[in-house]
Amino acid sequence: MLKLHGFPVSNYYNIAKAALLEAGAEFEDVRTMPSQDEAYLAVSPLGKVPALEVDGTALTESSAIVDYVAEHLGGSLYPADALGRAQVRELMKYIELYIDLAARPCLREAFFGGTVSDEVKETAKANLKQGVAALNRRASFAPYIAGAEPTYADLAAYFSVPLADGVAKKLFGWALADDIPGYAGMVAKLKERDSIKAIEASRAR
Ligand SMILES: N[C@@H](CCC(=O)N[C@@H](CS)C(=O)NCC(=O)O)C(=O)O
Repeated sequence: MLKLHGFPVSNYYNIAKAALLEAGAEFEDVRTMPSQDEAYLAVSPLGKVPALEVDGTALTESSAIVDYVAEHLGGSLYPADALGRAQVRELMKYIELYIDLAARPCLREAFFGGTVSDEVKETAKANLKQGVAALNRRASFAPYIAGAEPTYADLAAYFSVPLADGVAKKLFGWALADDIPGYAGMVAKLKERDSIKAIEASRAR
């Protein structure tokens, strides 16, 4: 039995959930908030979401969960060839490391009523500019990020770019997603998929 832990606002949980839905997998969707409680640390050593329990064995890190789903549960959104798969993973890394993680130090001020220093903001803005430029050099958006077929990199972009876009708009007056040509078209295509429709419906509740 599969048990997915997370909550609907989490981009990483949604990436894992979309991968499971794309595979047509049956899983228990457990509403879990990040936590440093001993009981949850036994499932997720950093207390983060998502975590996927596979017959009692816990797995964390959305990219590891995606790989497990792709290899074992079917409905893979990876290309058939090794180079294509590596390129999709490369795009996912760009999105996670150089867009999502670049924006995260500013979440407190952008969304939670806190403040962060000007230095943190300047660093975040410079890192985001570089991350977006790098993604644009690699992404094809024809119409999907890695070409004609949807891949896990589209799921990553779909759920993670809006968070960075929110930070950039609020703190820098910068419509970050508009600087990724083809992103809006890809989003429109993904919204046609049952997995995304299901997640959007659950987020709206
Ligand atoms: N690299 C991890 C990131 C997971 C992550 O940062 N999750 C956030 C929610 S979107 C979280 O649990 N944050 C709580 C914390 O950092 O303590 C993944 O890909 O799963």
